[in-house]
Amino acid sequence: MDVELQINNGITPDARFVTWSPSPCRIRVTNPSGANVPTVSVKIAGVSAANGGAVRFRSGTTGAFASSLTLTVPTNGTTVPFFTTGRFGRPSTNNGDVKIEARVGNTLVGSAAVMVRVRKNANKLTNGERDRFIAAFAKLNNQGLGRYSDFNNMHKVPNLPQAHSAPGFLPWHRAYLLDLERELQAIDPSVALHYWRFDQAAPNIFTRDFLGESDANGTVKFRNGNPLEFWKTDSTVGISRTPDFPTSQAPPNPMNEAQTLALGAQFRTFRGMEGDPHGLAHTSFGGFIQSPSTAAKDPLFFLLHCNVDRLWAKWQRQNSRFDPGVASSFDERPTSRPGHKLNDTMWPWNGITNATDPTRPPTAPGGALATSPCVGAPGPQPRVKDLIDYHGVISAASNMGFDYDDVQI
Ligand SMILES: [Cu+2]
Repeated sequence: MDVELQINNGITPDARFVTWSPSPCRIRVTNPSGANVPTVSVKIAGVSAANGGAVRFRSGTTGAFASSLTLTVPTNGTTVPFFTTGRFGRPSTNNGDVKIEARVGNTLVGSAAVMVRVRKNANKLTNGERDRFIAAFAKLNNQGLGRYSDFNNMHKVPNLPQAHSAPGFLPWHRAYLLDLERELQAIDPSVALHYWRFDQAAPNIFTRDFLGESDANGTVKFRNGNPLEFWKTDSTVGISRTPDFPTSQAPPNPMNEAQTLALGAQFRTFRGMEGDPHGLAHTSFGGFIQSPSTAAKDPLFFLLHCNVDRLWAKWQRQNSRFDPGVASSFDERPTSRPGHKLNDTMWPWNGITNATDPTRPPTAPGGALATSPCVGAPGPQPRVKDLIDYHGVISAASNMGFDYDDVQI
């Protein structure tokens, strides 16, 4: 007898990624030979490699998760639903490093290798995670000829008002990061967008093996063979980045995480973090990352912004701010410019340019937001409100398929 395990209700390997959210799964008998009964009792459990991820299961949409689950499965091929989740604190380090096994009695009847894939503190990655991460960035950029150029172009004058100094700052950048992360995952599905905690020392990030070490002129130096060694987004090779702090320490100016989370329980006040710590993290450097129009030329930008998004996620968890229908989850104002109200679609994913709407920019680089083989949200042309319930707390269908290693919902 054989069974098929469908992770995220899919049968292809690219759907076998889970986070701390419940992933909808199915099991069905594909080969009933030897089973002379209408149903069989199948036990599923996760088997982890050393340092591998760990998963848990439950049969329905509510209730506790357990390390194993016994399901009654018809032998006629009808699917039976269940849910899989990553065990908080036990993310994967490699693709497929946890195996879900299905057994009837002691007999293995099916299995699926999955990854508990979450965004991690970039300072604490394994060398393998680090190397895959920068290799995917280098490929996406392809010396300025790849899809990365769209992300660079999105974050330039005259497009910046679509994303900054207004209530949509956090939702817009969440979509932007997710779009980029999905493009990285199309290159290497084992990669997630890891974050730079700019309120902690991160000496492992500013090395020649990772995002580079700045010399006295602010030129970033890499070890020979680092995939970022010849990084360029336009005609000039190299990254300009001058930290105004010793990179063995945290930058002194941005407020720390506790202070950020204490900005208040209303999004209206919390979004002040666009200035401090977000803005002060940017201006802790000279060079590309200091100015909005050039910041996205430096890959460090995405790690900085990932921490900005993580702080929002932590704040959302702390204050239960996942419901876009609740006023305190967002700062809705009738006077906000287009793209900054809950029901507005966001540029550039909406494809709208000033040819049809004078409030939008002349171009819309990159097209629709990248889709995921694992989840449906936030959709190809998301509205501001579609970026709030990222974990699927209010509605499971809102789950965007990303999580942070230290944000438990
Ligand atoms: Cu920005």
